[in-house]
Amino acid sequence: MESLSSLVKNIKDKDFFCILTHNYPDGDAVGSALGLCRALQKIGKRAKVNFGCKIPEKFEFLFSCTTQDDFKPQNYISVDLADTDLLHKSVKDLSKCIDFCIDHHKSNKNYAKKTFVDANSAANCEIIFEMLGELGCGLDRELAECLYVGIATDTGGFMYSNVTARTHRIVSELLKAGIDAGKINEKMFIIEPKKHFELKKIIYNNLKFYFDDKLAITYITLEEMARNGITDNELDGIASIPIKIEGVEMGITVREKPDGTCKVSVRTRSEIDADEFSEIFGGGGHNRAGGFTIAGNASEAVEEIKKTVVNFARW
Ligand SMILES: [Mn+2]
Repeated sequence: MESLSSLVKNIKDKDFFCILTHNYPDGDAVGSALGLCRALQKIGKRAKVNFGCKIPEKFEFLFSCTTQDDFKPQNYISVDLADTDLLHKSVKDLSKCIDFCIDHHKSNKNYAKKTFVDANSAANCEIIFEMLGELGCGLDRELAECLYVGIATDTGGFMYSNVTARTHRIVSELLKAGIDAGKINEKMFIIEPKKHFELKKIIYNNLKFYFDDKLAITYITLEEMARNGITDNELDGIASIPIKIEGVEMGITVREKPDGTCKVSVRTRSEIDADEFSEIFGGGGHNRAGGFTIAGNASEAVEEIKKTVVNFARW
């Protein structure tokens, strides 16, 4: 792995950059990509971002911080991208072309020619901030907005345990650059589209408890999605809902897919290993979060999961 300063030196020697990030871009992906793009443009480089897809509407205001530029890229930089499998399908053919990778995932697959990973960074945007000095790029309000969005969202509004003293030190600099953090936080964490409320109504309504309320399962059917105009990539936040309930040790969400299978997300507390449980169904994950795909419709999936949980958790 490269040091950050040698990676930045290499970048400074080059020009005509295209920045890539993961599919279903979150705040850190968007903030890192557009923030780095602005920084490169500010030091006189030609740079653009190719998300390969539309980004969530709440991040769209960040686009105005970069100048739209059209050119044939000579260098590809990936940000917040642990694995090229996570690229959007429309940019997947660039998998082998990535020259520089800047990431904060421990699981980074080292697919780029030069890579810098700092898994202690709460957000990839912290690393982009650390690059600015070496790049010779000053901080301005627009750039600070990009980085703030990434840091605020990847730390769940500064609530997760990944927040460090350095996180706050960086954010202090971003505030000094004149950002309106309150307004950004409102956009990120408080205001929700009406459709999202409809989605939550379904998820809450379908939620049931089993085994002395230790298991909470909910689901959404294709019919419910179609009726409310909800698309698959709008379902990302729902996996964390059942496990928030006091006393629940395993929270499961099931969403029907058009191919006759269901996508299942598992969240756990206490002794239950979400990764091990998901492996029974051919999936995987971490201690507290896992997922898998299962054949059948939502109610068939729920029944199958309930049967397996009894043996697994020994309740
Ligand atoms: Mn991230």
